[in-house]
Amino acid sequence: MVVLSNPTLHQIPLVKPPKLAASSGGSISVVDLSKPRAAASAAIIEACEDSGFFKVVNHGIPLELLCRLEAEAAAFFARPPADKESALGPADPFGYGHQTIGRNGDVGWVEYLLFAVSSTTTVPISSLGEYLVAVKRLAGEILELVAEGLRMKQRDRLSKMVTEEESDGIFRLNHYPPCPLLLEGFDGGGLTGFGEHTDPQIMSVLRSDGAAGLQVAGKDGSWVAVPPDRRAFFVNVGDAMQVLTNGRFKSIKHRVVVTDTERSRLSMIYFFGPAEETRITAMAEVMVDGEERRYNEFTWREYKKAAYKTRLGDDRLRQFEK
Ligand code: GA4
Repeated sequence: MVVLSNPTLHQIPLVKPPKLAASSGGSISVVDLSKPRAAASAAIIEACEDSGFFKVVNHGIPLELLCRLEAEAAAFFARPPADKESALGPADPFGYGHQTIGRNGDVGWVEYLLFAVSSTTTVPISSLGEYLVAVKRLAGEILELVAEGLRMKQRDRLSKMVTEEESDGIFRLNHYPPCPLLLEGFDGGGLTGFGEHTDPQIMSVLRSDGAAGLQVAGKDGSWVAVPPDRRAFFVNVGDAMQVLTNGRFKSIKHRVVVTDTERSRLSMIYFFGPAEETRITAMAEVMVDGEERRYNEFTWREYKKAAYKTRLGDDRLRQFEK
């Protein structure tokens, strides 16, 4: 692994990602929510089982709202560094962070705002409330389609987990500044913006501006570049959902690579976690006769606690495997 030291920005070493085998993105599943329910539901199930990642189009959330939030976020990140930190405090884990991720030494070419959805009142971005309501509704809809596809008796069981008052939603705004350093000796590989990881939650819903950078793990161990689409949302299965489906749905590894010397990238991700006391274990509906549970049961509180002790790229589910 090559480590680049960056003399201009706090001497923080940045990890150079392994060489890209990033292919076009032709293999990204697309779910069209304007299609009949059965078709949309089947497409979601197939994508969750196949890769754990899909793009959602015709979701009904106006582009105007997405662009408004994006513009506000860009204005926030354009503020002087001291201003940004004092607006929310340094990330621990919530607040304003730059170049360090989590508490265990991970670094990336990124600055961000991270906060619990239940306490957004202090966040200085006015379109946020409207955006969070809209995306939460979308997540609920997607999870109802999942329940239908899995033929679950209680159709709102999954959606309720992430929409009820006590659910543990987290929101993250990531800004990847352009990296002029890449001009020197740049070999096309780029810098790690956000290192490879899976998300601990049930599901994550991402929206980004038109800048490239997101990559998802392909089946053969290669990375697949996700072509940006400002109108769409990208959904990924998280660790908790992998456990709820006894491994049928895949919690997909993803990362962001910065290759641009001039253009920045802005993304916003809503992580849908359940209430802290929710017990996470394989649901009866997904089990076939005689199938064993692959993971020991845990509460969301326990899983979060364990996750915060790990490094970003760790396999966090391994310690719960039977
Ligand atoms: C990955 C998904 C979300 O961004 C996040 C991240 C969290 C953080 O940045 O504080 C973690 C990471 C994420 C998993 C392992 C721990 C915790 C950084 C880290 C090294 C907000 C989350 O919920 O888990």
